[in-house]
Amino acid sequence: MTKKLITRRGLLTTGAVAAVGGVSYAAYRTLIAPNAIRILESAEYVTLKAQRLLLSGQPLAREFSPEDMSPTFKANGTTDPDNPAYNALVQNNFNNWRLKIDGLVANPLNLSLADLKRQPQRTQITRHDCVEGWSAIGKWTGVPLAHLLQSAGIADNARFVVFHCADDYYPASDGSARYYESIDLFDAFHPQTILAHTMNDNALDVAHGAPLRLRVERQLGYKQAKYLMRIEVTDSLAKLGMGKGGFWPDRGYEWYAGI
Ligand SMILES: Nc1nc2c(c(=O)[nH]1)N[C@H]1C(S)=C(S)[C@@H](COP(=O)(O)O)O[C@H]1N2
Ligand SMILES: [Mo]
Repeated sequence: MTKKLITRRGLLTTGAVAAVGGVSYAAYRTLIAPNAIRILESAEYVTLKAQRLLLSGQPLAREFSPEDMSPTFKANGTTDPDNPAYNALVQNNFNNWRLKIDGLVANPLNLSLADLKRQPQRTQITRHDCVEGWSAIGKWTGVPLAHLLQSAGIADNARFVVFHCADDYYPASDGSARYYESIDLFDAFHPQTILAHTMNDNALDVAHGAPLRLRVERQLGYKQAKYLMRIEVTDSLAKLGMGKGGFWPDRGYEWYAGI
């Protein structure tokens, strides 16, 4: 593929962009185009480039019907953060939990679960694919991330959205073990990118990421950050963790984990 194909105009006229729900075309264009282009032009993101081209013809991840739902949905990675701060939240049934949205935003947000449930909601039945070789189909309900980012008002120089979690999994060479992940603005504004508080019609349980987790349906399991505490809008991933943009990317996996 030559760079010529990925013109700004080309990107803006893809089905994916047109399909972004709830975000006005003008707003989307202002927020996304320069950043997406910058990422696409970097040699580091060849896979991303390929994925973006594919996405243009097939913007949504496949959605399934209730009959397709897996009878059991494996829990993987951390299944209980089990640290004092998180345990205190569990004890109080997450009434003291707040989601912070900050960084390069005009209005930082501090939202309770009740606040999140008052926002627009989306439900989707999708397949989760883990690199360890298992998949499961589950039903997720939550707030489209695009809606929250619009409320927060992201800055012109924003490029990534970072998800800070409550759990330590295992240390990298610098000793950091905290789970985190990040996505670009294109995925952040994708209509199937939601912050889910409900799984298979029940409140998300601890094993699957209570009280809130990310669903970013065009990417692999390890991008689906559980135990969300804080969402940070940023222009660079360099200063986080080992600088690769996520717990597993810091340990050698791809940052862009497209399916
Ligand atoms: N905070 C956090 N999020 C996480 C993980 C984790 O260990 N901690 N594991 C990831 C991996 S590898 C997968 S496959 C999924 C598992 O989600 P599940 O437990 O709901 O199946 O969560 C992802 N998100
Ligand atoms: Mo995974």
